[in-house]
Amino acid sequence: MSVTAVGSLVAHGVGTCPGCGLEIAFRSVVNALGRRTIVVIPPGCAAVFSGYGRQTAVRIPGFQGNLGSTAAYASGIRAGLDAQGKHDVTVLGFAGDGATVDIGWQALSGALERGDRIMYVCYDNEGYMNTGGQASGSTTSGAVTTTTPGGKMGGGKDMLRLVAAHGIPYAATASVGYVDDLVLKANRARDCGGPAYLHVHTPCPTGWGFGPDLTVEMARLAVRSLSFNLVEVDRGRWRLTFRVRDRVPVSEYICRQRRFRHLPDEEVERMQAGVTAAYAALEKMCAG
Ligand SMILES: Cc1ncc(C[n+]2csc(CCOP(=O)(O)OP(=O)(O)O)c2C)c(N)n1
Ligand code: SF4
Repeated sequence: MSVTAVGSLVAHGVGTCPGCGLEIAFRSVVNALGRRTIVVIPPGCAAVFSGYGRQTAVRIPGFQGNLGSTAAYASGIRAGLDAQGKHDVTVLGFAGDGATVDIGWQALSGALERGDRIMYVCYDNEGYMNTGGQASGSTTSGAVTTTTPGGKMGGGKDMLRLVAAHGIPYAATASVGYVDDLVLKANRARDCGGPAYLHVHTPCPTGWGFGPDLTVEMARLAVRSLSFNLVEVDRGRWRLTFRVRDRVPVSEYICRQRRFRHLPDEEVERMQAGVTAAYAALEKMCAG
């Protein structure tokens, strides 16, 4: 499926930066879900899709809420639709990592705990990019951001594990480097019958410091270097949806990004050891 096909539910010419990974994610997910969808978007780079005033870039209903309440708005819409017997409408929250991993976590956890049948997509550009590139709870350790000028200390939150711990029917990670896999997972999330969560890795040329022609390559390098893993949790069963056979060293992924340029060799070695061990643990977990 082309993400720019005629008949797309998303207009051409929106104001994201050239090469924006989030734009690929948004087009892919909304077009996969189809017209019977209502979208809630918080402030952040994706706000260019919800639009300004009476303008919007999408052919489905939706609105821009506040930064911390995407899941709560979605739950309210779901309840209203269900009360009207409109069970075939998908309610989609589409929020950045800052709006999800940090400030929106409370609302998201509550919705998942209640079992509200909403679909929530976190696009992960690893920072608060719309406001100048501050670090979030999803920023990779060591990355330079405007709030971590010496490199971020500590690792990021494991959102898939946190979300899956709520016992929801479907949760998965995906990447704009593998759009077919992303679309498949969006369809599974829509049809799972309960709350669903997708965590989509969306490289950000502006914030990470790489050329806008390299977005898909960067997304694939993240997966091939084991820095971002493609996994789904379907009714409690963990499965690696992409087994990496042509591994590349982490250095090959990070050396192309300005945000990691300062890292000494021993720090890169530590990162390598970290991702290798995490992948081995994941493989074990997915083996049952
Ligand atoms: C409570 C609150 N604090 C701060 C802001 C300012 N603000 C608007 S967008 C944004 C960044 C959101 O980051 P993220 O959710 O990661 O999305 P991205 O900008 O990366 O697309 C911030 C901090 C706000 N709108 N509301
Ligand atoms: S700052 Fe990054 S995420 Fe935001 S629009 Fe630009 S490229 Fe996309």
